Amino acid sequence: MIQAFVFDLDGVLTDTAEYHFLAWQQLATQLGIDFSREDNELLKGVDRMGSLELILKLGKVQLSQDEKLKLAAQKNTDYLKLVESMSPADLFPGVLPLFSSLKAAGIKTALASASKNAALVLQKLGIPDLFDYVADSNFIQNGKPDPEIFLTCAKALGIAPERCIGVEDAPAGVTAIKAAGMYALGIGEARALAQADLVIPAVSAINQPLLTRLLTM
Ligand code: B16
Ligand code: MG
Repeated sequence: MIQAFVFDLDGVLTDTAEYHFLAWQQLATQLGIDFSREDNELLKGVDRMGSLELILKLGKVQLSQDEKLKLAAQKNTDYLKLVESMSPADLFPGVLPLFSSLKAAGIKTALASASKNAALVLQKLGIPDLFDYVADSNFIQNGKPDPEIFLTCAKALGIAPERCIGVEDAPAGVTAIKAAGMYALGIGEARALAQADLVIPAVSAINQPLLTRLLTM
């Protein structure tokens, strides 16, 4: 029986995935690198420096570590400008009802976000206290697709990974969930998340019949 849900943040609970894309695209344009939405799929769930490396590789651009750190900081400043305007209205539909249902069913919840800005985004959304555990990506050694952040959440909740459902919008995140030994619920397009056990278009698609099915697996 399932005992916990472990959620990704960007692209699952709110649309910050779009803000990450806009900020990376701005940086890529500045560097003269073509960067499409399709390219951006590879960056989702990948940490800041890892994402920058992928963009530089795409444009065959080589830079010193110092320059990379400056560019990553610049991207983060642009991203934070977009986050500044966020409010509880930016929480995706269906998130609060889902958490009410999970709480009522005695299911634990955790947040497994690769973002170093996750605490700020939770605050903007008005949900800093919604989770039983929030992983701090500053203490995660290996980013997604490594399973470390999902395993850290399961351990903190005291629940075996096989009894957890991981919820992710990113291919790297789904890989991490499967490597952790959890059930992977993908959010988005089935084509992009082929490794997931089930793909639904949005959290709002988790209605009562689907939740009952997931909890009794
Ligand atoms: P930051 P998630 C991830 O968050 C994003 O999907 C990814 O695009 C971003 O590069 C990463 O966080 C790091 O974010 O620059 O804010 O530390 O999807 O794991 O919630
Ligand atoms: Mg995500």
